[in-house]
Amino acid sequence: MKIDIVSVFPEYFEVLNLSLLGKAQAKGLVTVQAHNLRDWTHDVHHSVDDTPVGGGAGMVMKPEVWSECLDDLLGLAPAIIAADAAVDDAVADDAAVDPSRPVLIFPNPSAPLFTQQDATELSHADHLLFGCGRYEGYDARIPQYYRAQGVDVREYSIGDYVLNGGEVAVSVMLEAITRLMPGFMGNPASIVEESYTGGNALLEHRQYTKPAEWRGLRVPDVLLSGDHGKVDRFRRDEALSKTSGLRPDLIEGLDCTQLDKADRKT
Ligand code: 6GU
Repeated sequence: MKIDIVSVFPEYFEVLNLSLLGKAQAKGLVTVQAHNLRDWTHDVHHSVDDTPVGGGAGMVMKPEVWSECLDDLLGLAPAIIAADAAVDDAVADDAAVDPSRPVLIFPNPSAPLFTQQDATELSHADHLLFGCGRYEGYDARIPQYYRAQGVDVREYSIGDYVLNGGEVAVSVMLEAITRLMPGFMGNPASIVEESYTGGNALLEHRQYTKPAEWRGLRVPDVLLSGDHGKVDRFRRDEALSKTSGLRPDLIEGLDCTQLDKADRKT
């Protein structure tokens, strides 16, 4: 997988050379390149933003600088959208990724939430390009234009809070996506059993390790019983009650065919 990131703070992404993503790069599983958006400016001030049309506070990122950058990274020639052309304003969804098409992703606090399902889909792409906005955001015509050029453009928020820019959101999405790539994790089973996966979006049960008693606190007896059926049942019940307490929205979204008779009693 090839990953390009465009930002006015490309140094922010130096941390990606550390830890598991660093190892994946060394193994040749992925290449990550962070680019400085200001490299595509032509003025002495290297300006990337301007005041919002229609008024208001803050600054908006200019389409001309982004388009020169994105055309270069996507290998596209500049085009003019016909006056009568229908422009697609769709925001990110969880549509299937066609690995032969690059996916252009813009973090945006006003977009749909990025989910595990999105991460799974995007882990199948060959080329991901992230565009980090700063200030009050980016000109709305940028995603419109690249959709019209046949690029798979997606916009995502990582949660209901405001960050200063897209860099942190891109780091979050990248980690969620790349760890799902075949060969990335040392133990692939650790991906299968965790929360939000496998059409079974429950919060995970609690975990314990040895010793069985520590500072007066005991591991639940059933986990020490050696009875795998009972252990599975205990964990499943805990996952269900924890999820209904903390995240009833996930229970609402559960596929009923995933529930067994004992679940219904929980
Ligand atoms: Cl994707 N960007 C910014 N600036 N703030 C956010 C976000 C994204 N997701 C949540 N807050």
